[in-house]
Order: sequence, then C-alpha cells, then structure tokens
Amino acid sequence: MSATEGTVVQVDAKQVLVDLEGEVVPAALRGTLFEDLGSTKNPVAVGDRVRLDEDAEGPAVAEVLPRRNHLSRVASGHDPREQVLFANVDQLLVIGSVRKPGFSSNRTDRILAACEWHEVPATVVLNKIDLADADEVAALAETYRSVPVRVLETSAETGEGLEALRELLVGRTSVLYGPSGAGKSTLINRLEPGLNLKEGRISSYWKQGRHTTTYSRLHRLALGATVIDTPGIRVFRPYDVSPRELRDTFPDIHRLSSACQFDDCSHDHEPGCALDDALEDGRLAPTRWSSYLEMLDELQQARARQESDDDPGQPLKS
Ligand SMILES: Nc1nc2c(ncn2[C@@H]2O[C@H](COP(=O)(O)OP(=O)(O)O)[C@@H](O)[C@H]2O)c(=O)[nH]1
Ligand SMILES: [Mg+2]
Ligand SMILES: [Zn+2]
Repeated sequence: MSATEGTVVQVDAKQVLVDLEGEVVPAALRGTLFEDLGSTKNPVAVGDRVRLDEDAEGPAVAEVLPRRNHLSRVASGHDPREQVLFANVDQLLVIGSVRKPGFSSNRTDRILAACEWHEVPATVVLNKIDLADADEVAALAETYRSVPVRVLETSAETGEGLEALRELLVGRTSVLYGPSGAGKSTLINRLEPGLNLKEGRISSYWKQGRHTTTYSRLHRLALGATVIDTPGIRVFRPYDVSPRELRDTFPDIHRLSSACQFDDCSHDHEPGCALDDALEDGRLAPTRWSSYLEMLDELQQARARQESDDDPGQPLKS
C-alpha cells in the first residue's frame, strides 16, 4: 500500500474497498468511525475520499475527507436515520426501461426529488425503446422534459442513444440508478465490453421482483468515465425534507404553485389549486402529481409519529 488516500468503491458492514490510484484494497471500519454520527446511520459511502492507515490487522479507514456533495435517504421504514448512499458525484442517471420491467414513474419521481434536494443534476434514461411504441416513449420523455429534466432514449439492443449516453458519462462520476432489469449493466457493457458487469437474466428479475443482495460499486471505465452501479436500491425517501420543502423538489409543481389561491397550498385538494387546471389540460402529468401526493402523505405521517413521540428529538421543520 503506497498511497494512503483513495476513493471508496464499495461499502459493506465492517469493511470498505478503496481504490488507491488503481490498486483496490480492503480496509476495515474501526468502531471510532461510528461515534458522533448523530442521526446518520453510516460513516462512509461509495464515492467518499478516505485516508487510510495500517495497524497489525491491516489497512483501516483513518478519516473520511470532507464531501463535495452527497445523496442520502431515510434508511428504511423502520429506521428513520439518514443513510448516505453516495458522495462526491457529478450526476445521477435514472435508468428506467419502458418495458420488462415497465417504467415506474413513482420510483423515478422519488429519486428526482432527492436529486433536486441535494442539487445533483439528473437525467432520465428511457431504455429498451426497441420494446415499446414510439408514442409511449415520446409521452414519457415529454413528462420529464417539461419538469425540466434531461431525457435520453436508449436501446442496448439496437445501439440507439448509446453515443449520447457515452458523451454524458465521459469525464464525470455518475450514479446509475434504476430497478433490477432496467439494463444498467447491459448499457455499461455495451460502452465498455471488457468490463463485464453481471447482467441479470431477465426472467429471474422482473417476474419475481427478487434478487440476491448486492452492493453499489464504483467502476472507473477506460473510456474516461466513473460510474456507480447500484443494484438493489428500492424505495427512496429523501431525508430531512419537510412537507413544505417537498413542493420545491418538484420544479414543475413548484412553478404552477404561484397560481394557487393559497400561498401555502399543499396541492392536496385545497380549493383554487392551480394543479387542477394543469392536470386537466395536460400541462402536468397525473403521475407527477400522484408521486408528489404519496411522498407528501409519507412525510406528514412521519411528522405525526415524531410529534407523538416523548423524545423531543431534533426540531421539526414546518
Ligand atoms: N430488448 C432489450 N433488452 C435489454 C435492453 N437493455 C438490457 N436488456 C436486457 O434486460 C435484461 C436485464 O439487464 P441488466 O443489464 O442485467 O439490468 P440491470 O439490473 O439494470 O443491470 C438483460 O436480459 C438484458 O439483455 C434493451 O435496450 N433492449
Ligand atoms: Mg446490473
Ligand atoms: Zn395548489
């Protein structure tokens, strides 16, 4: 081990894999890293820069260096702490297939809201366009372009859109987020055949909706891109966003809000809500509204739980 500063490429419970200028080594996570975490669950995330030192048992993480940015979520339905998933990233690509499995607006809107919240630029990649009608693809693309979010239409099968995808990836660190079976590994393998990311057999993925536990992994590609493959991340609930702030994480809804009768309209069936007209005349996709309402409901329930808690905890945001 020559260099002592490197990039975390994979994290599991007790150790991480660190890329030290090309040499990937395992490093232990000492107990001290877990002290003073406050309401955060994990000390280290994929993409973190860390300094290592070495003791009798081998390399260990001595320090996590300051982050340029990060993306986090609520750890789980049973654990309200912040789980930091990625650090120091330039962008996130939501990879969604239009068929097999079908596109999930809800999953897409959730991660887009998180990206908006953390100010991480996002692109929606509509993959497997060889399997769907052009009209259907165009409608999805229009929904996201009017947010506005950049949209790429790709097919790993026909090669369509792969050049645009390459251009978007080169020179950047990108999180590739999406459901199992959307084609994340296949797209990367098409751009860099030698890498051989494991491609799932489609039947075992989308029909049963199950997969073995796997970890997010950062890869440096020879084409000059760094990508983080993220198998197995399911529901994404942004951490520490208040119901009021949620509106700002949906730029399309935020824009329409100025025409609502009430300044603090939550767009949840208040009279004079401008979203009604926008939904009626097609300026807002119903899927965007329902994603927003579902997240709003979750946040309000979480607040109600927190308020009924004896423990004062952290101050609530309005
Ligand atoms: N028809 C079609 N199949 C694709 C496309 N991209 C990926 N696949 C298939 O979808 C399945 C899942 O792909 P995989 O890369 O493992 O998905 P991941 O879980 O997102 O990494 C594989 O059988 C791929 O061959 C595409 O653009 N068109
Ligand atoms: Mg994969
Ligand atoms: Zn409203």
